[in-house]
Amino acid sequence: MKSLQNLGVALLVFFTTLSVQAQNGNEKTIQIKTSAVCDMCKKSLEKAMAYEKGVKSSTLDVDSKMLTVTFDSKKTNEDKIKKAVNDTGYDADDKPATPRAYNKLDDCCRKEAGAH
Ligand SMILES: [Cu+2]
Repeated sequence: MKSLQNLGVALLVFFTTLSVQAQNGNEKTIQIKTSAVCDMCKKSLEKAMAYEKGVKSSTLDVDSKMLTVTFDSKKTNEDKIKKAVNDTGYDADDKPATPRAYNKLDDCCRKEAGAH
């Protein structure tokens, strides 16, 4: 019981620290609607984001196709991140995927294949 309480306190401190950090400095979090359709898309996009300069973290929710990206606004910006999404082969909000990148995607990852 005691250790569970300690864990609870530790988690609380951890999340409080996280939210303080998010408000501070140059960190910004945005959400981008993508054309991702499956778990492979998720992997590709999160990997591409991991290599993108200035990006701190990213999560793609496959069901809603929303990509949440936290980045350092001094090192990059929303346009660059959307461009990186396009260059991975996916739409980013109103910006269409780069055709060359899109054509390289596996069949299951093309938006038509998802039949949504
Ligand atoms: Cu896919």
